[in-house]
Amino acid sequence: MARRIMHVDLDAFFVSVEQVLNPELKGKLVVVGGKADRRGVVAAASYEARKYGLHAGMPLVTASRLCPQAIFIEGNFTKYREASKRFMAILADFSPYLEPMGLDEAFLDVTGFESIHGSIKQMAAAMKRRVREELGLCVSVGIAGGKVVAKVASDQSKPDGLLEVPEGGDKAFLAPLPVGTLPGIGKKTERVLTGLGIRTIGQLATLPISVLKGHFGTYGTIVHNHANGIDDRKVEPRGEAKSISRETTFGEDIREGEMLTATLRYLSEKVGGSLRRQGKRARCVSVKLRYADFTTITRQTTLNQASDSDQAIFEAGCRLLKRELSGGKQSVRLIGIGVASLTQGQQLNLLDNGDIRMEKLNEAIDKIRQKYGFTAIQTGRTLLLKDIFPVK
Ligand code: DCP
Ligand code: CA
Repeated sequence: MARRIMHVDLDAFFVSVEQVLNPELKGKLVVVGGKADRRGVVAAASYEARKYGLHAGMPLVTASRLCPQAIFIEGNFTKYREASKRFMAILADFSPYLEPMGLDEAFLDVTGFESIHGSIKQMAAAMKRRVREELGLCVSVGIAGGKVVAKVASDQSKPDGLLEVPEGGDKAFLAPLPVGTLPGIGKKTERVLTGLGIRTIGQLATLPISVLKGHFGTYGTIVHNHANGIDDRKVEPRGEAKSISRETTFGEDIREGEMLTATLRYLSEKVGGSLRRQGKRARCVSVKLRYADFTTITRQTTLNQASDSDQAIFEAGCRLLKRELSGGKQSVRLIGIGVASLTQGQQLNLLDNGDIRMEKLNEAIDKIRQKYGFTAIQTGRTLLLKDIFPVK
């Protein structure tokens, strides 16, 4: 049976939560991230404010210059986390094959679920209705044969959208879209591709893998497959994770070993935290580096004893990093650390002191930022979120 994968993503998440809590904000120009005169960046902008060019990641000062009449709100991470929990609980009612991606996005494997709901599209419509009625939030849904196309479909359908790519139609759906709409193709990659005369995903799909490998290293094969609508990655429900990893892309390519080590420390604590929350221990630690030219390497090692400690993960990661960097390679654009060979550890430690760890993390980030500037670290988004809205 052909796979049916659904990607669901709440619209203007932080802003929408604020609007539910204060309906006067509905339909207005709203920015969450901080007061207009603050240092810092926009976390979320309402669709009305986006018409003025505002977007996530834009410095607040720029946003207030482009759109001085917008309402700027500090935001509150605790509220967003609460809304996220309730959102994920609704999704879990629709399919047990649920993989949350951050707070406001998830993939669901819904293969064969049409008989329960009439059709997959009707299932998505029912899901949208429940999220709206119970949480007051709008969610956009994409349905396709694999994760990457489902995500593009939900993006394209925003806001309040529902877009189903017909079975077998993934490649044709992507073909006319600009290359920048393919997840993983950032501004830099887009520029490289424009230089090659490639503007649409369809054109990208026709490039020989060897050409892409020449530009992007091993990542070239993934780009090629995704552009052709090929993506066999499974939807992985949380509890079944066989490995846990965290990675970070730097604002600028980094050479300083000290900066890489500090980031590795931060990521190790996140991985360690996840392990402990799941009551697991790991035997295997790996480090991933993507260099400025997109060559991506992973190196791994085995611990003498399965562990869930931040320190053990960090130390193993550090050894791998030192060995790799001793070759005096080029600068690094992404660093990640992961653990695998997981075993059920001791009982969940409910008194695990998350607050203290979080404080330590924030201190570490502050130190990096004091030394290298605020934008030195740009993780996916979790780091950014926690910086702006410290978890209590
Ligand atoms: N976020 C952030 N910093 C970023 C990007 C996002 O703090 N650079 C936060 C705020 C967003 C939330 O994460 O509300 C979800 O991110 P999305 O990229 O899904 O953006 P939105 O939900 O705001 O808008 P969209 O309707 O485009 O999904
Ligand atoms: Ca969203």
